[in-house]
Amino acid sequence: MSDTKMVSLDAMDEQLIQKAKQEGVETMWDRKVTMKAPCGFGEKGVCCRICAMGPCRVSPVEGKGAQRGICGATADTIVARNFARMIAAGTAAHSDHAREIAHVMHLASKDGNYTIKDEKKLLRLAEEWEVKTEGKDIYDIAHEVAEIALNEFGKPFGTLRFLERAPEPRKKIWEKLKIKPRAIDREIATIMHSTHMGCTSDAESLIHMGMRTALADGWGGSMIGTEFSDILFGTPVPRETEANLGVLEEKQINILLHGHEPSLSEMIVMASQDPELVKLAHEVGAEGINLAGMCCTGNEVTMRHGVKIAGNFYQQELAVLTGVVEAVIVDVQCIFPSLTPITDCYHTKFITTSPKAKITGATHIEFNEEKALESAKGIVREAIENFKNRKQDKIFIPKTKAQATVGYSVEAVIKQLDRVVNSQIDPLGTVKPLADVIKAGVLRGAAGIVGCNNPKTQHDYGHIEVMKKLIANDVIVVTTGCAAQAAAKAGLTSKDAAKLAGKGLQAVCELVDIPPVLHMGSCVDISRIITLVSETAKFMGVDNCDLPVVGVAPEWMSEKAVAIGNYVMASGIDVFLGVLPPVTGSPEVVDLLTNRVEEMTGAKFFMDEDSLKLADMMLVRIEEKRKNLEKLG
Ligand code: NFS
Ligand code: SF4
Repeated sequence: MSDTKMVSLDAMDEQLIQKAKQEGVETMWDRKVTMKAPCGFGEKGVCCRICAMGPCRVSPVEGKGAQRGICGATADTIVARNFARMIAAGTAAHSDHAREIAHVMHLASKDGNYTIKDEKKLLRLAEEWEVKTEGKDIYDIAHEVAEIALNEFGKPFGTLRFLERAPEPRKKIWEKLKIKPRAIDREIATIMHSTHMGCTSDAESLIHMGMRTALADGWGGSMIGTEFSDILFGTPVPRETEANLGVLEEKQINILLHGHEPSLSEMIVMASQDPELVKLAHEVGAEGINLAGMCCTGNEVTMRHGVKIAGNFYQQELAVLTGVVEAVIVDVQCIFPSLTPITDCYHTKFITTSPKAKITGATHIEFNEEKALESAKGIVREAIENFKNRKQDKIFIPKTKAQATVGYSVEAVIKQLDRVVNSQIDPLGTVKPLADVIKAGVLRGAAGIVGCNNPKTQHDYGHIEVMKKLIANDVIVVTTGCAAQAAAKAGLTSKDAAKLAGKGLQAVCELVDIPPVLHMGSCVDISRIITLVSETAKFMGVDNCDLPVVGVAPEWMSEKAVAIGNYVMASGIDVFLGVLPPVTGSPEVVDLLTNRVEEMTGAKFFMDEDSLKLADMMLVRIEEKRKNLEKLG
């Protein structure tokens, strides 16, 4: 691509893209150019290939061209069906991740590789799920709780247990709309069934069903993913780290952890500290083993261990281009298949570990959870032994990196809030201080800024510009996923960034000792954000939709993000998208998502490709919500 300025906010990205060019290595930017403009039908969501009478592409313009597919499906039907299937796929991805973690908890034992790190959290959950704990071994409790969680995926009767955590008015809305999800897998299967050829054609019904499935993600799969990971690996507390490709070390063995499930990355962290392997690293001439995280598994290990952040989604190829990565270790989700040809140009080993995500040309070393540490050590050993193969003339590590504070679980946030509580008058351990500053208007509101990178936008631009604008206007930002990594790289998750905040937020940051942008973890950890919002709403005696809170995905790209957007909206929080979803071919679906869903859930979607305009829309909406909140008293 000739104009690399377009590509990224970060000059360093540009240097690496130039390096790729000089070395004749193809990157996503080259492929984006080859791809030219995206297919107009696909972009608008009006292409259907659900049955073999098609594919049918109908016209997104009324009265012009084919108005119906061969079976008679309209643009509205086709768009809504495709959208619902995106929700089902996203829900499946988050939830299958959660299922793995629940299985790991079922495997946990006192002397095993997987142990219980947060007993208190396990006991709280056991109580919530009415599991008897008295006189029982903690591991017996863990296994019982894990089994209940595993049943949430396929239980024949009832609705999901975590829905009970929602504010009362929210539960009533879900009941009235009949969108309380039943078993997680069932909701996914129902969407796949209802979108089969010749089933639901009514767009509203499909959007409605999509909300129920998405809620099975947010209040099911994702919440199980977060809760169980905390119990097994520890609930995050604030800690310091660094972010960006400058965290790679020339004299060390660099292992890039990429993917999602902490069951693998936690074991790699343990293996990298194994004295024998550290010794081996020295023997091959390295000064040590340097782990660096990317995408959500990077978020998981930085939240719990302070593992440095190499970068986000957009930088997976760039990391390899540095020539110093001995191994890229991946499990599932958001992994470019192009890592095979690109690692082939360097000495880097590309190691896949999950039978769910085998990638052509990669070295597959299957991760065995029953022998987790042993498996992880084998993988780390491969990386160490590869150090000798580095091509010295291909090494270039950009200097850029930023200091970041990470680790803001809900528990950690509440603990920070306790700093301002007068314990003579008020109880500790509540969201009261947060509710107070929002009510008083010291903070105008809060925004959850989440999601991916997308080459349709300049790398990280949307994330950073929206964050800066919001914090300058006294809106506190919580962030997860690749957005959190963008924030970390830009220095916005450091306490020092408070200087960029408005006076109100600045004062809160100082008093509570937090940065203006709080890193809350991986994408499944959006369940933490939902929990924090719901706890605040409950404390104030209102519903989520009454709070001046917004959800934002400036650069989203994945089906998981579509599931998230829908559960956030169905939970009563407005969702702002900086990339248009493939729904614009249906005026009916656009009207439903950006207008009519508000009557049902109290929240809706806002879409604009201009991030700054999007931020302005958020500020307006936040002030509107504040006015209504005042009326509620
Ligand atoms: Ni989220 Fe994590 Fe990043 Fe997007 Fe992918 S890593 S689960 S989907 S790209 S934020
Ligand atoms: Fe065409 Fe209908 Fe088949 Fe879709 S389901 S491919 S619109 S005939």
